[in-house]
Amino acid sequence: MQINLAQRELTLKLVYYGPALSGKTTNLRALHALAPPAGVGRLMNLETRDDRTLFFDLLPMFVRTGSGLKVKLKLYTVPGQVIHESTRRVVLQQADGVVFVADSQVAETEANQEAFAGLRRNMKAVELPKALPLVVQFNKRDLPDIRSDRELARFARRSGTRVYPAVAVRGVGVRETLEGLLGQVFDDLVERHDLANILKVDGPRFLQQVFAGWGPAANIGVLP
Ligand SMILES: Nc1nc2c(ncn2[C@@H]2O[C@H](COP(=O)(O)OP(=O)(O)OP(=O)(O)O)[C@@H](O)[C@H]2O)c(=O)[nH]1
Ligand SMILES: [Mg+2]
Repeated sequence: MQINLAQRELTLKLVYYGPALSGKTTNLRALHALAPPAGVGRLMNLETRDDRTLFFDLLPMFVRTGSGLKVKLKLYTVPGQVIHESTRRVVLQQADGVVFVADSQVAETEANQEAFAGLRRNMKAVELPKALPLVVQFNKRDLPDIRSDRELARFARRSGTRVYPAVAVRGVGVRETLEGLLGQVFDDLVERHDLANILKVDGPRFLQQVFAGWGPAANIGVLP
């Protein structure tokens, strides 16, 4: 989190983390397509080969709250391929919240688990708090041979994390996922960073301001 009181500007860093090919970059593409033009900047895909992220992607989002505070959200993705462990750690530094994008396919269960263990390990390494705002998205709900809704519900109960189903290629569930994370991040800003006086809004109002002017939350179908 960066705060500039003179400029009345607050910058938050949110990181999309997960195994290779789970759909992290696709989430950012979909958010870019769903947000009104004034609310987002250019989606930067840094260093990719064959559509695989080698360094990170960055999507900036801009929010103006009623009280005149400018909130900038910087959405990053990490590269999921196993070899990029040290890059993931760098991207994770100073994060204010994490979306873990899991692949719903049964065959990817182990890859999800390994990536999640890696996330916990890296959070510790870069000294992020254990209680950092975090939500889990189960992406690719359109594919066959996926973990059932019931399994997802059980995972949510056991882990105590909010879980969001998604079909990121069609824009389904991506906004809901981000909204879920931002709700937690807002509470964290108020409770851990004592920013209520600066934010001057409550959580639900803040989320309204973030998503003002957004299109309907499903089936944009803009992606291959
Ligand atoms: N069927 C289906 N395919 C998806 C969905 N979301 C993403 N994909 C596809 O999965 C592949 C990988 O998506 P990316 O967004 O590049 O995955 P990533 O997590 O950024 O991958 P890395 O950068 O290598 O970590 C692409 O071919 C996407 O089109 C989905 O909801 N359903
Ligand atoms: Mg990627």
